[in-house]
Amino acid sequence: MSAIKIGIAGKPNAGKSTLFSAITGTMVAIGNYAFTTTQPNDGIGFMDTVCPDTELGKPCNPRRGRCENGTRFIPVEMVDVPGLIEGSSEGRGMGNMFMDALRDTTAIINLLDPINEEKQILSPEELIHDAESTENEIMRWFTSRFSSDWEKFTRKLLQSHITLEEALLQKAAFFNLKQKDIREILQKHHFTEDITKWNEDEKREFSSTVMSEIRPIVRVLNKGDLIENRKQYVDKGFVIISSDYELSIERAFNGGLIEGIKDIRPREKANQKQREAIQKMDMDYRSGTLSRIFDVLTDIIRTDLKKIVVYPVYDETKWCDKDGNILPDAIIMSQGQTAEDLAYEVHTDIGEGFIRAINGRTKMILGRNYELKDSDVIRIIARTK
Ligand SMILES: Nc1nc2c(ncn2[C@@H]2O[C@H](COP(=O)(O)OP(=O)(O)OP(=O)(O)O)[C@@H](O)[C@H]2O)c(=O)[nH]1
Ligand SMILES: [Mg+2]
Repeated sequence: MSAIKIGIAGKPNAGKSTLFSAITGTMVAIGNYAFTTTQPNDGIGFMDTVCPDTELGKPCNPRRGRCENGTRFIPVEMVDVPGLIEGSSEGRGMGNMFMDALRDTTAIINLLDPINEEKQILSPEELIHDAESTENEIMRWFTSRFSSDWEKFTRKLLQSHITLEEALLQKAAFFNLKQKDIREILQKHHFTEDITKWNEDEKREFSSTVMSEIRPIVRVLNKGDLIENRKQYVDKGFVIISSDYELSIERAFNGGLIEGIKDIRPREKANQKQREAIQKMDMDYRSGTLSRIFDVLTDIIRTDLKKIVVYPVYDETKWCDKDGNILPDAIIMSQGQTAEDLAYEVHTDIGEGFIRAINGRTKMILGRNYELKDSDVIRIIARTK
């Protein structure tokens, strides 16, 4: 299980499955018509980061994901959902059944299509309108799921006298909310302590707080290859990608036509036509108005979700495990988490037996409350049973 699951949502035909396919390297149905996708697709994508193996001068041996010349690709779960339209949350289109595929996501990409049904390019204002309509559907679905069976739930509660935190933990179990998420919300916002007295407004308020603070929805504008004046959109705050380019890059990489997923220089093997196509993409990326999807995913994970990457090792001098594998694990943790949290992440037994940790760079001894820093290489010493 990865610590991160990112959903790709948006209107029909926005290019969600194309993006999913490019990120995960799996073939799924892509079509130039609405509702091509009829079932959610699950897969594994990657965030990237500078691998500490660059400091060692020796390549690492990732157990999961891979490393490309010092760029480490760390697995994250992805889910591609059927297109959302106005009324989806009440069952229109592909209906709300498929929205349930978003229930345990850590963040949701709202993929925007700059082209409307009449093949016209939308203005930034029109795109914002589109983005809001999808987000409203997601919010309505969330609220209605959260509010469902409310009577039954509150009736049960009347006999049990539990705290608001415990009640919310139960009620929001469907959304995989953690105790710390709920605690964070309750610390920042006021909600009526007795949940059985919550009205519709308060349920909506709770849902929207979860969506904005725990499960962010991030807008990403697709089909950047078709937009001539990208700068106009970037200036309005849009992040622009091209799923079409990403899919071509993925395929060119697998076919050995380019140096790397990040380094899209053509290799010898590419013919003249392929070379030109690759150079055209490279130039578009160099314009500074088109983003690579890995950078977007990484930014969502680091900035929106406030995550860091740490590397537990068995040997703090060679940065390897018992079998000599260098930096075998890259673990995504939350900012503010500690050495002890990392121990639990590695294994419950290691967490329970935690004695101390050692910083692989400074060789300093770290206590259980040491706050992890991004890119830390850490050895954990624990009592074994
Ligand atoms: N030019 C261009 N076309 C794209 C891009 N991304 C997707 N497309 C095209 O847009 C159409 C829809 O792509 P899909 O990936 O099936 O879209 P979707 O959002 O999954 O659609 P539904 O499953 O129906 O909701 C296809 O014809 C794609 O080739 C892009 O970045 N640029
Ligand atoms: Mg699709």
